[in-house]
Amino acid sequence: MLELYSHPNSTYTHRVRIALIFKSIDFTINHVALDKLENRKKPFLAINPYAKVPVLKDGDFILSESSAILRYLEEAYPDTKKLIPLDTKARATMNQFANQCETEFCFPGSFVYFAKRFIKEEKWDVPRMKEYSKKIGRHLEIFDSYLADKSYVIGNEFGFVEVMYAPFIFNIGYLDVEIPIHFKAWMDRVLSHDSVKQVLGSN
Ligand SMILES: N[C@@H](CCC(=O)N[C@@H](CS)C(=O)NCC(=O)O)C(=O)O
Repeated sequence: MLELYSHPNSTYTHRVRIALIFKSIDFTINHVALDKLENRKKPFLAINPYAKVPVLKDGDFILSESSAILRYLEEAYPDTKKLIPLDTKARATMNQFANQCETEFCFPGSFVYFAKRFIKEEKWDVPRMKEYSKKIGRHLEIFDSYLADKSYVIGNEFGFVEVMYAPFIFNIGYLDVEIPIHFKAWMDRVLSHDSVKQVLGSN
């Protein structure tokens, strides 16, 4: 049985849990107590020297990085529901959106979210938070025009890009951004998807 090193509040781990549920792949959770810095201790560092969850263990194969894990699941479990298109150009476009998800949304978004949730206001790096909010606003505008005539990012089906975004759009209320209309409609579709609700609804 697959083992997932996980923490209940970890957005990156949520991606993997959504994919596993979407694909109906059984797995067990190995809880890593990030709050007690268990991830910085030797036994976990032997599994991931970067001290981060998620980590997937499939037999003696160990893999970290949520997007790498999603791609592995797609290839290693080919008889499950697909998240990644077979067509070369569709897959290339998917990879473009997946990379932009990380650089234009998740990274700046996590900085603002983390500050607002866990750091006292007097210690906020306000200029940086403003710069990042502006960056996210620009991203949402570009993404919004792409979504104007689409229900989902690739092939009008829930897939890899939606899984990448889901845990992060769940927390979008923490960001100082206007949410454009097509993005909002897409976001609502993603958050009401059964596999997403099963993971994010339970936290
Ligand atoms: N790029 C990694 C990011 C993973 C990550 O940042 N995980 C956070 C939890 S959401 C973590 O383990 N943080 C613990 C730490 O940095 O000490 C991925 O996609 O899996």
